[in-house]
Amino acid sequence: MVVSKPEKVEGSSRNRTIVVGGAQLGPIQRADGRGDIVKRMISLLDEAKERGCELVVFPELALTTFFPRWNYDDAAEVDQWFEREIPSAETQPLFDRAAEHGVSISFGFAELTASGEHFNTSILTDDSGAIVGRYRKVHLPGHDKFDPQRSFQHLEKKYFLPGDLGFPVTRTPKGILGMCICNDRRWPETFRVMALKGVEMVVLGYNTPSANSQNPEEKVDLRMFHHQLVLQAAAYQNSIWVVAVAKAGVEDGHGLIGGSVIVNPEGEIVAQTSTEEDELMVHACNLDDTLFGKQSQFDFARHRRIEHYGLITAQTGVIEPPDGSS
Ligand code: CDT
Repeated sequence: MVVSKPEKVEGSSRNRTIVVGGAQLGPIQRADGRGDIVKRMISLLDEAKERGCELVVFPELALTTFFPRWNYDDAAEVDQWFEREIPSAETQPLFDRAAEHGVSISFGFAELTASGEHFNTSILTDDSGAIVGRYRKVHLPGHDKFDPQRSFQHLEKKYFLPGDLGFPVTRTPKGILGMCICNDRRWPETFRVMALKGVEMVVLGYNTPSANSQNPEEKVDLRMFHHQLVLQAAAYQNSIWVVAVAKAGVEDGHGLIGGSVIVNPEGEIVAQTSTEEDELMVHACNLDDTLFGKQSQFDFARHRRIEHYGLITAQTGVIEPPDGSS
């Protein structure tokens, strides 16, 4: 029997493979200085260059401990964790090394703008170290004031404003890249909005506690399952690459999951870390692998039925049907 080859997908003659490094960071303690963290990031960047990486992705809030677990009321104490400029004197060496290697980087940090606004931000550079993309976290988890009921705090809603840039994507010489940050990955809208702009790879960093501060019964295995589930679903449902990178390990007694992964457009995990330390995972990601899904099952223009999606943007919470309706 002759099995016919699948039709060649449009655009597949170009080589659009990006060798991506996911540079997981181990824990950062409150007492650790930014200079030491930048040295750790540069060491991962050097390894990434040796292993052929063209893009290296670091975690959310890569320059500091995950400070929203601590309750501060003094503005100066809060602001110690924020960057007033990027690159800064302390982070310039990272940008310089990236430029020297000709490698693009993406990393997260707490951003304090000139007008005094606080955001949970990530940036993307080109291979000369110039910033070509900026994203400010939209879905801020947790709560906005000290909560004595929780076993530890998650005060992102106290310290950050919701991102004001939407979900931008950046056209790079290889393809269209987007960013999101940690909790954003649990919301399908995050990826769909970027996919509607043609995104081919979404990179993200995360700090995910190993425990649920409101449910001591919830085990780390379930938390890891949810983490992988949302990434694999997002990759498959949008036919995109997803690169997700942890800050992992025990920070001042508080555990963060590892489990950094690269997921292909079929939703399969193709690379992952195995420790909760500084660790690099590498995969050659062909952006043309997105084409088949984008031209078949997830050809949005042919199959989406937007006339039925209005509620997605019209309301946030649930409104149930009235009693007695069928
Ligand atoms: N950093 C971050 O967004 N962490 C969240 C934990 C939410 S628990 C209040 C996450 O989704 O992993």
